[in-house]
Amino acid sequence: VSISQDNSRITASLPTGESVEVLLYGATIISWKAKGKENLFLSSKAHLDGSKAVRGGIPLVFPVFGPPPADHATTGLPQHGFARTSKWEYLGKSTSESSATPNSKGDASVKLDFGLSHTMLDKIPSEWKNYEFGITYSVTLNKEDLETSFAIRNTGEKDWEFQTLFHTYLAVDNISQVSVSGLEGASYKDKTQGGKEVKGTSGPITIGGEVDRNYSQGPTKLITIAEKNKPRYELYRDLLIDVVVWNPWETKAKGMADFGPEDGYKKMICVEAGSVMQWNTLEAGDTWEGGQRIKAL
Ligand code: TA6
Repeated sequence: VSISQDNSRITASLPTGESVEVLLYGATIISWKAKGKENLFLSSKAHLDGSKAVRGGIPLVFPVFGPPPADHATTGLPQHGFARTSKWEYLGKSTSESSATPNSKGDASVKLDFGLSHTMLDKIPSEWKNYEFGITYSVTLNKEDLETSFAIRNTGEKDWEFQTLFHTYLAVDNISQVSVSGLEGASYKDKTQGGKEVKGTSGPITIGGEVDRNYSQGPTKLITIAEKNKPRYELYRDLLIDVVVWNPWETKAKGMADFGPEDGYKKMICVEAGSVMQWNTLEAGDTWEGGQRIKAL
C-alpha cells in the first residue's frame, strides 16, 4: 500500500493497482480507480482549489440535503450544508496487507480517516453556530470496492437534527445504455415535478432526460447500476435508508458553469446513498454511524 500526501490531497493505492484520491477540501474523493477504470465522474471544469464544492467525485452532504428549509436550524447554510466546502483534517491511515484482511483473500486494504468538527468551521450564519459536533469520515479502498462511512458525534449539550448523504457521481460510458435496479416499484419524490410523490415503475430505471428522484428505500436493498444490462456497480448501504438518482441532462448541464464537457451528462449518473427524507435527531453525547460500499464489477 502506498500513501502520498501534499497539503491539499491524499492518494492511496494498493499493490494490485487500485487507487483513491481525496481532496482535504470537503474530504471529497475525486478519483477511484479499480478494474482498470476510473469509476467516478469528475467534471472537466470542477473547481479543485477550494473555491467551490467539487462538481463530481463524492461530495459530502451534511447537515442538510438540498436547499435548507426556512425557520430551521439549517436556515442560512449553503445548499447541501457545509461539509463539502470545509477543509477537513487528515487523521491518518490503517492498512492491512496480511492474509488476515477482512476479505481474507490476502488482498490489501487501506482506510483513510478524515475529521471535521465545529471548531474548524468558518463562522456560519445559522443556528448551527451554537451546536457542537465531531465527524470522522472513513474512506476504505479494497481491491473490489470502495467504502465511505461517517461517525457523526454530538459533542455538545444540545440535541440537534441533521440529514446526510454521499453525493456520488458514478462514471458510465453512455447514460442511454444505463439502467438502475433495486428501486423497482418504489414511489419517489420527483424534484423535476416540484417534489411530487410519483408511483414507481415496475422495471429498472433508465435515463432519457433530466432525472432527480428521492427514493426512501430501506437500508438493505441492493442497488445495481448496469450498462447494456451488464452490472457495473453494486451499492450496499448501512443505515442510509434513502437513495437519490440524479442526472441533470443537457439543459441543466449547460446551465452549470462548472459542468464540463457540455455533453458530460452522458458519462455520469449520481446514485446517492443518504438519510435525507427525514431529519435524524442526534442527542447530546450520541453518535450516528452510517456508510456505503460501492463494488466495481
Ligand atoms: O443530487 C440531487 C441534487 O439535489 C439536485 O437537485 C441538484 O441540485 C444536485 O443535487 C447538485 O446540487 P449542487 O448544489 O451540487 O449543484
